Amino acid sequence: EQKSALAANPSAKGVEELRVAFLGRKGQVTSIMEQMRNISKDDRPEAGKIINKTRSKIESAIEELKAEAEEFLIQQKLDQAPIDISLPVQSSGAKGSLHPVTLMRRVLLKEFRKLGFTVYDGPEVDLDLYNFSSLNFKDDHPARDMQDTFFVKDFDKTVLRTHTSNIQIHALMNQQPPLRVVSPGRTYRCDSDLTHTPMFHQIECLVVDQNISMGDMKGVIDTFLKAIFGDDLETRLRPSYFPFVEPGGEVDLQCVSCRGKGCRICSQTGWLEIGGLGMIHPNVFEAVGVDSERYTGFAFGFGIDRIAMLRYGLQDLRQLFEGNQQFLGQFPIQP
Ligand code: FA5
Repeated sequence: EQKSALAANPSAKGVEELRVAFLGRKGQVTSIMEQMRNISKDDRPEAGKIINKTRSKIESAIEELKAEAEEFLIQQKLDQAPIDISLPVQSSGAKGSLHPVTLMRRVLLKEFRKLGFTVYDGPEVDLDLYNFSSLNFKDDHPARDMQDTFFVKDFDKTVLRTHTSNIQIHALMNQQPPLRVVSPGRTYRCDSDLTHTPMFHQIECLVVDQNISMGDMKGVIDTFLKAIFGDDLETRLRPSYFPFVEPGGEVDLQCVSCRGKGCRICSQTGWLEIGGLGMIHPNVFEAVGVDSERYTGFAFGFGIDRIAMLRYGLQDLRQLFEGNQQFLGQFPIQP
């Protein structure tokens, strides 16, 4: 009777009460066992058999009820679950976005591919040999101080590359001219202000062949600047010094914020420097074993972050690396 009442509404507590009522110290089975003394010796074995049989029946019935009660509890929890796992997923509509530097790199690489360039990668942690000395930076020459270098502790002559120009050396050591490669990548300098970050991105371009001229270089630079800025912004080329080129120069782009009038972003000059360039120095050719009588070449390295800064009118370059999703999510896929 108690068993069927419990089966209709199983609970662990009910099962335990039932167990105590039958099998507990004062339970019915226990008290019957105690009365065995009053049974005659002859009848005792038979009675014992019956009682034991009954007890094990009751024990297994209680085990069964216990399992049923547990199952009931699980089912009850499932029925009350606040989440319907069978419902189809509802999209919030939010989509990820590309980082402005990624967008700029993609546009740049697209233009370089159109011009027949291949991408060549190189190490971010590199030996002085590639980052400086093969690029004609003499030991103790003040030109080394132009770039505030991060040195790698405990590793002699190892640096975080200060520019992507190290790839020029890797490429020229591994491939024979003619060469037409482009190398985007991270670069590092101990620098931080409105237009400088300690980690930034450059894109390096290297062309080596017979009869390569400054005119070829200008053609390539004009092509990709037009792809990003259209005819909107003015550019200017001015002479400058880098030990690995001769002659060398720098490209400035009109500051978008003030349209050349002068503001704090461009230090009141109206221009923002975006990269260096020049014709490969014969000493570099010599360091990598290329015949400088036979070949000429040009190289340039531009700041991708600076290009993004100008293209999107950013007020502070450091915003690019602060990880604010609201800021980073506002740039259109098509720049
Ligand atoms: C160089 O790094 C040369 N390797 C460029 C070069 C390549 C010259 C090939 C000749 C031939 P520079 O130190 O000026 O040059 O840096 C190039 C560009 O990187 C700068 O114009 C600027 O756009 C960007 N840049 C440099 N430092 C930082 C910085 N801390 N944060 C963001 N952009 C930077």
